[in-house]
Amino acid sequence: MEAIKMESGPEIAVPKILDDEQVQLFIENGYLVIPDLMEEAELDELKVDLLAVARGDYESENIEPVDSALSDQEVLETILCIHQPHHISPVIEKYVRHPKICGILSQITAAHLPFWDGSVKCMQSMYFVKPPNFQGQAWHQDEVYIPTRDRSLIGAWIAVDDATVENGCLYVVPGSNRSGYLYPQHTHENPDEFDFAPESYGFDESVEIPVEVKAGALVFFNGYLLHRSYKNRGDTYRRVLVNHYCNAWSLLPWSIEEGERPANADRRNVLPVAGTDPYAWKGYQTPAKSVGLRHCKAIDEVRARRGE
Ligand SMILES: O=C(O)CCC(=O)C(=O)O
Repeated sequence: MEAIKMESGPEIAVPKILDDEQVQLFIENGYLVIPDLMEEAELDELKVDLLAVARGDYESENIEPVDSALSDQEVLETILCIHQPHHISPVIEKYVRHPKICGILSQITAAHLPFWDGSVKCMQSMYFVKPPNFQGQAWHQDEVYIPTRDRSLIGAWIAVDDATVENGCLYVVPGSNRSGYLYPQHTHENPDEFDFAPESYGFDESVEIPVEVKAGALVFFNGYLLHRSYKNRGDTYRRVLVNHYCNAWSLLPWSIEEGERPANADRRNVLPVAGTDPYAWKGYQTPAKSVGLRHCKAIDEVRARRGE
C-alpha cells in the first residue's frame, strides 16, 4: 500500500496585535473587546455586500435574485441572520481572512494550551441584520453547536453598527469559559425576546454584563462562554458579521458521517487563516454555494404584514 504523505499546508503569516496582558484577559474572562479595529471604508464595504447577498446578486442554490424594485429596507426587513455567507460572497470570505482579525486569533484562539503554535482555521460565518423588533438569541455556549477537541472554538464578532443595550448587544457571563462545563439546554418560553434556538440553564445569570461597542469594534469570545442577546428595541439595524474559528490542530467533529466515530470525525469544510493546517493532506471539502436563513417570530410578523 502506498504511504500517504501527511503534509501540512503552507504557512500563513499574520501580524501580532495584542500584548500579553490582553491575551491573559481573554484566557481568564473568555472574551475580549478590541475597539476601532475596522476602518470606516471596511464597514461600508460590509454594508454594501450584505445587500448584494440579500438581493441574490451572488450565484447561490437558495437565494433567488429579488425584484429590483424592492427598496433596501424591504429586502433587509425580513432577515434576522444569514448563515455561511462566505460560501457565496468573496467579500465576506475576505473578511473571514482579515489580517488584523486573524493576527489576534493567532494569539488567543488556543492560548489556554501551552504548546499551541498560533494556527487557526475558520468553519462558519453569520451575518446578523437584526432589524428593529427582531429577537435575540437565548443563553448558549457555541461549543454546544460546534464542538472542538480542545475547547478552542472562538467567535470574532465584527460590529458593523454600534451595538447597544437598546438594540440588542451581546451579554456575557465573564469567566464562564473557565471550567469547560457545557450547560444543559431546554426550549425557552420567550419567543418575543429570543429566536427559536434552545436556552442553556443551570448557572447564576445575575452576573451577566452587557458588551456595548461602537461600530468597528471586535468582540472575541470563547466557545464555552455563556452569552445571549436580547431583542432589538431600537429603531435601526444591529448588523454584525460573526465568524467562528478554532485551533487548526483540533479535529472538527461538527457532524459525524457514515463510517466515522466521534473520535476521528473531522469536517474539512474549513479555511486555514493563520499559521499552518496540519491536516492539509486530507484535502478540503468545497461547500455548496448556499446559505442558511435564521428564523424568529418577527420574520413571520413582517411577512404577515406584507401579506406574504
Ligand atoms: O449577535 C447575536 O445576537 C448573537 C451572536 C451569537 O450568539 C453567536 O455568534 O454565537
